[in-house]
Amino acid sequence: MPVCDNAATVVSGFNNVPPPVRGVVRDLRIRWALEEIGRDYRMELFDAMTPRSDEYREWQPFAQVPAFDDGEIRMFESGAILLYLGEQDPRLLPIASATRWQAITWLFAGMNSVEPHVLQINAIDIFHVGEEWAAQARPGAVKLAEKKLAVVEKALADRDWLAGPFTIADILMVTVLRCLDHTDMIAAFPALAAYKARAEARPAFRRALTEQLEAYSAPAGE
Ligand SMILES: N[C@@H](CCC(=O)N[C@@H](CS)C(=O)NCC(=O)O)C(=O)O
Repeated sequence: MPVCDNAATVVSGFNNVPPPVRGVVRDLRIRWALEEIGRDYRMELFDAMTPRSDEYREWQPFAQVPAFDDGEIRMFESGAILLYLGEQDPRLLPIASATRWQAITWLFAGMNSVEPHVLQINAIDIFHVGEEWAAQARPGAVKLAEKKLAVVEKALADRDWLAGPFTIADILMVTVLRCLDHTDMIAAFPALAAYKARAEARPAFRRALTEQLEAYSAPAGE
């Protein structure tokens, strides 16, 4: 079980978040990658509602999670941390140049081309729910997000994973797609839905998700 109290690798996360965002907080990406390679890690958990300390801001200047420290490198930004871990293990990022760059390309596509649109829908549905501007903006935001989802759907027509083998690009993309779980948007894209289900069935993902949800000490609804 890679979560281990005296592990040298430390990841930051939250010990409580509101129910709508449980299972999508980005430390999941790093937990999942570490579970895939069987690397021990421990979590440094913060209360999401309490301002982070100046000391934490030295680790993660935006005061967000995740941040990462393996005793060699202290870093932040989930995509960068995934790349760092990928560089250390070909199960996350293959060595062969063409596949490696395909994976890096899709990692950036997940972060830059898909995630902003998914986050817009999250903002509308979760953080600004009930606000007039949000209701007005929603149809346009859905349309734009669907355009991006259609591209990923097409890419997955003839392969199980974005770069061929499973890579950090899939960890990134699937954790982005999970932010739409409160909608029926993914169901309209059969290859995407199958891809997401395939990824979420991986034992490493199940372990990472279980660990993340168990860290949220307060019962849902509080
Ligand atoms: N681009 C950053 C985004 C990090 C981020 O948005 N973290 C959220 C949780 S998923 C957070 O810490 N939110 C609380 C806050 O902003 O105070 C990454 O990918 O690591």
